[in-house]
Amino acid sequence: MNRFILNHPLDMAETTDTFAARESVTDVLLVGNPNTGKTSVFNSLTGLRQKTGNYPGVTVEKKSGIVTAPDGATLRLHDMPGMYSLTPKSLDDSIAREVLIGEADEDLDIRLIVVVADASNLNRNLYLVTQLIDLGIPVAIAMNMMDNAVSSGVHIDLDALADHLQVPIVPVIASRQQGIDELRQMMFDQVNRDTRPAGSPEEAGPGSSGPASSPATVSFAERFPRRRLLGGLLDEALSPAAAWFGEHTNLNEVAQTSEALRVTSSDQALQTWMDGRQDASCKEDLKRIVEQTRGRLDEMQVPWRMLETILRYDQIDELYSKVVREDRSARASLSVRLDRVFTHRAAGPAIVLIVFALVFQSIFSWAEAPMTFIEDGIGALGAFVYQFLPAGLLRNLLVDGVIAGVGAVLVFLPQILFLFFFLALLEDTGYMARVAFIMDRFMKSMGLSGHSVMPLLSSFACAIPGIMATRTISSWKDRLITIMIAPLMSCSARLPVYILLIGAFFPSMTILGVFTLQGLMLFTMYIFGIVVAIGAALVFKQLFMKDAVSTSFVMELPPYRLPSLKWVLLQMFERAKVFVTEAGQIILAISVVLWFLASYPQPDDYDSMTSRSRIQQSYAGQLGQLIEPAIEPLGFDWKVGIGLITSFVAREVLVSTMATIYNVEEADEASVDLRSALQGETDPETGERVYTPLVAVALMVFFALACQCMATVAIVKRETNSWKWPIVMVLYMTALAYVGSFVVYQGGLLLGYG
Ligand SMILES: Nc1nc2c(ncn2[C@@H]2O[C@H](COP(=O)(O)OP(=O)(O)OP(=O)(O)O)[C@@H](O)[C@H]2O)c(=O)[nH]1
Ligand SMILES: [Mg+2]
Repeated sequence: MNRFILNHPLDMAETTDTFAARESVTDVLLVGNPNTGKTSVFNSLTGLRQKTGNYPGVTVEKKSGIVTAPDGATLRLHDMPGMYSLTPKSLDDSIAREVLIGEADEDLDIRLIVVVADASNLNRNLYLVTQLIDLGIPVAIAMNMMDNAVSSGVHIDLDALADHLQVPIVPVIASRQQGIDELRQMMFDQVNRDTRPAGSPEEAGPGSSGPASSPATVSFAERFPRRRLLGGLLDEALSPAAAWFGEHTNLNEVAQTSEALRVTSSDQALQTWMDGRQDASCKEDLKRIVEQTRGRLDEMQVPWRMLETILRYDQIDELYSKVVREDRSARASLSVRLDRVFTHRAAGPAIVLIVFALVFQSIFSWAEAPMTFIEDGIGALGAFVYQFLPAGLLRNLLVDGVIAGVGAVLVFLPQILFLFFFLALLEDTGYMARVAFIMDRFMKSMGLSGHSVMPLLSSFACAIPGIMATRTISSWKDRLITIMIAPLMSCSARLPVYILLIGAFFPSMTILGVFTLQGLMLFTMYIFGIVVAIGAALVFKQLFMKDAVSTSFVMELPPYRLPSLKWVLLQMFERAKVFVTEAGQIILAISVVLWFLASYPQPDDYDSMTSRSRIQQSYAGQLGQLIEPAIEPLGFDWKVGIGLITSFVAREVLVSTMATIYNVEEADEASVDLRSALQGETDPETGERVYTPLVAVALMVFFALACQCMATVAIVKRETNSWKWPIVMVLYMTALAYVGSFVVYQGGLLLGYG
């Protein structure tokens, strides 16, 4: 649903220009490991509302906002995707790396890096902290999740840590807004204290006190215990590589040495630097120098592979034992105990199925009352407008076009709210991350990794954020396959279609006490989408990407916690807002156009025509009849045909289209209840019912499989950077939809249903 995302990253350049025009903007970066609360801190400081969530990989692109001090001073804060280290594993963490290393297109004047660290997971968080300190840009730490640290028995001596690292540290509990004012104050203090001229080290000129000598950086060698052992030998070995960085990048001296260490230790880090260079000879230079360095280290009998990791963890372990006291209490193991059940090999998947079946069940039963309420409200509005306005074009347009069309979709708002509510609830408790973990095994069997699960799960709300979230997938081929199958996950735009058809054609029998036939039907449609997605993934793998190797998946499971009702409701309303705006725009526009197409032409004998023949000879009717031969084998008549055409813009438009058509046809005061209209539709010649449960299933199958969403097509174009993949997507999904409905309808007829 989050279609507004479409407007975001592309216009980043514009925003930058506007800012650049204003002189002396101070940039501060928020970085840190995934899921440490960076976006929570960002939102608290800027007052913005970027998405947060209880699993790693929520933020996948840079978001910027302004922080204002009490005295009116401002700085520009950038929220980054999470990263474990400076060596990027996927697109989202390379974004942060590029900005930090100064390789991004955008020219930022970074005065301070605020690392948001998870206090309950300090050891791992310190790895990135030490890397960032070695970049030579002033670093400060927002020690977040202090509440989790306390409840899991971790006591950190923050003063001692600040002293050792020589960086300021502020304790924070971002989710409760604690420590935010102190953090803001500290940020402004740091930025103001460092009054060096804006710009890169070259501008600072030789001999000046560049960032390298800023108080944040202690002598590089001093902080590495083993490095002290190696003494000057290591620096000497690294110096040719450091010199390369001095010549070819804007990095300062400290960062040059530290980058030299990084590329010497890791082929991936080396590759990233080489990929970033256009000039072939300079690339080759780097490679040759690094190979020589590795040779020297071999001679010194220093293992260069993972050298950086070894050195840093030496330092971190030493530091950790000095400043942290752990007292692992019962609370910490509650998550472990819960996970024994929830991630159990057999029980885990069964629980996932039951949980989701219950969710869809509740969507059906709980939404019934509010739905009737909205239905009545819209009916009353229609009747009111009908009485209030004089008979004529405007009245018909408003009542039969706008109110009927938009209203028909708004009726399903309660279901959509419930869906969003449950998804947010499952996410915030930490359970969604477990679902991803459990699904990992199924993913492996289809040749994908667990990285694809969270993007696919978010696609249940809407494919757009789901496709954006694939940026966390490190292998391009895995990512592409995930993008291609994401729209097969049943998004919320399909919900109105499913609910309408299931409600109209299936009785609400109770099954096994808690479930109803309708709830289970809905659940089945979701499962159906997943099953087809698995099949499609296997085929894509075979066709295009046989050689692709799947990368290993390590997902950090966040601790279980009681969900925050405030956050869950906020998520629900944010998403619902997008849905309603959508209804107000796309659906409104299409309803108006459609009303014209369904009401005209009006030939001379219009008044004497039956309502049915009027609509049949209308432009819309002609269009529907034009494609009727093609969709007849699927069990659809020309009215559904019109709906199929309009719903290629967005799926929910089917519902508003049908509503407008039936209202134009009836053209009387009461707005038509779409459900009864569909049930009662009979063939004028044979008198048989046009829509049977079989037709309903065939239609749902069509909607489960077809790519009816312009926004998805646009986002796939952007994320894959070519028209090839969106075209492949539309073609394969439409073909699947046609074949799927055909098989269901014709198969059903053969079996005697319908
Ligand atoms: N207990 C606790 N939870 C927090 C705190 N700060 C944030 N959270 C929660 O932690 C989760 C992750 O927060 P985010 O702000 O999305 O984290 P992030 O670092 O931006 O995550 P990515 O963008 O995925 O890297 C959310 O569910 C927050 O509500 C805190 O101080 N204490
Ligand atoms: Mg984030």
